[in-house]
Amino acid sequence: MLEERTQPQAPGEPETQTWDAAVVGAGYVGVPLAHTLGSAGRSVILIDVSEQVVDGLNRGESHIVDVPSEQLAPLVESGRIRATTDYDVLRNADAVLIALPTPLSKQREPDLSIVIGAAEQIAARLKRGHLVILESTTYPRTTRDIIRPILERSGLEAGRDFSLAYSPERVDPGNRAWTTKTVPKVVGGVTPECTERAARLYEGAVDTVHRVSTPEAAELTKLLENIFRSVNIALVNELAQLCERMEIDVWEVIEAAATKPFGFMSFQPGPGLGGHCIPIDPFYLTWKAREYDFATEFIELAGKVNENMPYYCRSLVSQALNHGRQRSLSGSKVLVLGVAYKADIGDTRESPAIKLIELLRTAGAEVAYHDPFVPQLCEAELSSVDLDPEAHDCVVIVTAHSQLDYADLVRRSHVVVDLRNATGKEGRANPKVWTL
Ligand code: SAJ
Repeated sequence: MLEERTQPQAPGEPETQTWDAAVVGAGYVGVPLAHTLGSAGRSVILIDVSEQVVDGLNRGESHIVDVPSEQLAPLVESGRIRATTDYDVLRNADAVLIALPTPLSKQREPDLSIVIGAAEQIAARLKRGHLVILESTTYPRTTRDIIRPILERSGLEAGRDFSLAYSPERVDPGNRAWTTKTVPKVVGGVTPECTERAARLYEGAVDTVHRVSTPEAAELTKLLENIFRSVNIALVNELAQLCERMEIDVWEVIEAAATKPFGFMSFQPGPGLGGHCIPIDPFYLTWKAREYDFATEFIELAGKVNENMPYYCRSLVSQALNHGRQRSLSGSKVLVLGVAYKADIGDTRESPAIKLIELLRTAGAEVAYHDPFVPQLCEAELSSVDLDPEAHDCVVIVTAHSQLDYADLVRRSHVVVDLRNATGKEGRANPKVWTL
């Protein structure tokens, strides 16, 4: 039976301190996780490659919007939370939670290199009684077939000498309603005892823990959640294109369908999928499914529809300029409004705005953007300009940040292409406004 400490460890001297948990990766998952565990009385050491991140955290300064510094600082001052770049602290930790990126390679295939690197560092310091939990989004059997063999290079056996489980991160950056503490935590271990051990680590810190029978079930749970979004967004994106031909207002239809109190969940058409989850997660499952001679056609079709949206929107802008301004795209001045991947945040990862700007430029347009959350857009080598619709032939609303006055924008613009229904019913009735 693996011995474990059930009571939180009192903070001691850093060099001799033992830790209830080590969290590998001080990012948008790791810092909220450390804060949640620390707030429940656990002692937590964050491990990150960046000296700058580590030093900031040890000063009680948070670089993660979901954990303000004023919430982090008291836990750092009390010694409950600390940060380091040194993996050797794992020798003094009871549990190790991996919260690192799992991106796609240039060939759009899963890239586990960061997680594998961490597993190798952990294996070198693995000890009897350790609990290791992978939280990074990945395809089924990663924990069992990739992480476990690496850890077992230590000579220790998962389930016998140490515990191993998977528990998907469900962090939605900026979401005040649902936090690491309040979102139910799914947990699946390589043995029932591993599941129990991992569940007990989270219990008391996270409000709800949901046990599943295997790591694979937990891994696929996260992918299902995000593929569900990708597929349903693709559905309304396809409908938006059909509605344009049928001269039906897709926004009116979705709004009406959303009045159904059961059996329907509303999604909105848009210029494509951005973010670090939804555009990426489906490819993790598609890639793994091929190993089982299974083509996830439905998932791949959704990906195709979503990836085509920037191209469809480029055509919409061309139409709007042609009919609304008697100009072609080439030589026109286009202002893109909002480049973050979703409203009211500054994250531009995989943002469809980047692709749309590239397509508009290729068509010969002179493109500028305005986004109060994004001062610089490195991918397009642009900086945000003042909001001056009058100085442009067309304004394209790509991300609808809630703080902007869209009625005023329509008044001041020659032509508006609204890809987010930001101008609402009035905008859709305005001859100056083209909508998805
Ligand atoms: N999008 C649409 N139409 C929609 C919803 C989203 O075009 O109806 C676009 C967004 O503009 C964005 C992309 O899809 O470019 C992704 O949007 P998202 O709302 O899914 O936001 P994300 O990427 O931050 O997704 C995260 C996910 N959280 C985790 O993976 C832990 C997802 O599971 C959450 O459901 C989502 O936040 C959320 O609900 O906000």
